[in-house]
Amino acid sequence: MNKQTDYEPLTINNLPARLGRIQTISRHIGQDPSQWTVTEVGDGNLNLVFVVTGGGSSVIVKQALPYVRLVGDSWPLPLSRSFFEHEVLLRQAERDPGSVPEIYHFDRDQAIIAMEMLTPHVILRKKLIAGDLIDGLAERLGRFCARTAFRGSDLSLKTSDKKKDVALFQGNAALMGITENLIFTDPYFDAKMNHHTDGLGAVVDELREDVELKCEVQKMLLKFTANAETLLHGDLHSGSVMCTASDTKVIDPEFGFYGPMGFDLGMLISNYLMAYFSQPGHRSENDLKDYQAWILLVIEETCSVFENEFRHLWNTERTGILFPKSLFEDQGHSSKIALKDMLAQIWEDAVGICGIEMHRRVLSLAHNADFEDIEDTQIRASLEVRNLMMGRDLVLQRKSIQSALDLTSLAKRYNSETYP
Ligand code: SR1
Ligand code: MG
Repeated sequence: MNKQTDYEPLTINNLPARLGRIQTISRHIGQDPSQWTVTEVGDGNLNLVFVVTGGGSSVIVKQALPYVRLVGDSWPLPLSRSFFEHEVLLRQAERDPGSVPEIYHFDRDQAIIAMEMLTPHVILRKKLIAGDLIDGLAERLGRFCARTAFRGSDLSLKTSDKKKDVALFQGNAALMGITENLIFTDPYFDAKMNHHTDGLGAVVDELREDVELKCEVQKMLLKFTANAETLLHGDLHSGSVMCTASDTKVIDPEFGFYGPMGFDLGMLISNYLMAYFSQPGHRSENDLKDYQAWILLVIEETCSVFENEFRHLWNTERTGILFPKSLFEDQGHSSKIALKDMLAQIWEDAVGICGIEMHRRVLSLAHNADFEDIEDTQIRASLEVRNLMMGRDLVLQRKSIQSALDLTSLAKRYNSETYP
């Protein structure tokens, strides 16, 4: 897709000369690139990320590398992910205005996106580890998940537009492939790049011997590959969210794909649960209980905002081919049961995805700082076990865990379990 031959990675030295003439960038940081300062700040798994500062302002410049940064050039990865990230950002900005950073410049061949520097925002995961409270977090992300799920689906879009978009995003196959392997498959066998904390061996063996669990996870993978319900962020963990004490933005949708409407919500809840279970490794008894209670409240509120917003959109914006008003309200028939069933299906999928994400972050290649930053491996393992065991329940019991309260009650139960 990209002319990879012209591609050249940016460096802190060549960046000013290469981007200095782009007005949509220099408008923010000054016309003289020799006065810019450039710092490479990327600490994610895939890309280069630079902060470029001039005249007291900064922009973010993100460039895809032709390989997985975490692993190196032995694992090539197409630059086209930058194109898909840009396409998703455009749609998210339209579907939930204000939820994502503003884009200043996009260069498809060089796989570069220059965008608004979110400041003084900090990655949500870091805030959760530090024990910070964020006003409006649940409201913002619950709405984001509902609006993007609904407005990217056949409930809302013109069906020819949606079909065209589904076809376009099939091009993001390499990134979907990462999710198919690292999330849905590798945790459940001894895959090459897997690693886990010492002391988890017996639990890991138990999970990998659980054929029912593997079957249920594969059913969820079938949904991932086959249910092109809506355009998803595709990687909505707490490292893909940036916050201040009162503002929240979503970043990094390069894993964007068409899939089940509950996918983003499930991954988000999962990352809150991992933050919850890991808290005893980060703070003393004094404020532990209060902070854990706050995280569970964020989960409950996110789900309630999601449901209310989805319900509102169902009643006010149902313009697509699915459950059309012409078939229900215009005939004097209520669509309430259809909505209830759809919300139940989204929730069931979200619960299943949530459990699987809880497994992969402890067993597969890419782990979370929430657990990894706990240096004492005995403490870390004892907290990871709770997370793994609850994850299994979520996958197997996803039909009977019917509400966010059911889920947070289960989390409280696992949080008080001690495993040998
Ligand atoms: C090789 S990429 C590993 C993980 O990093 C990304 O953020 C995604 O979560 C992916 O699964
Ligand atoms: Mg990312």
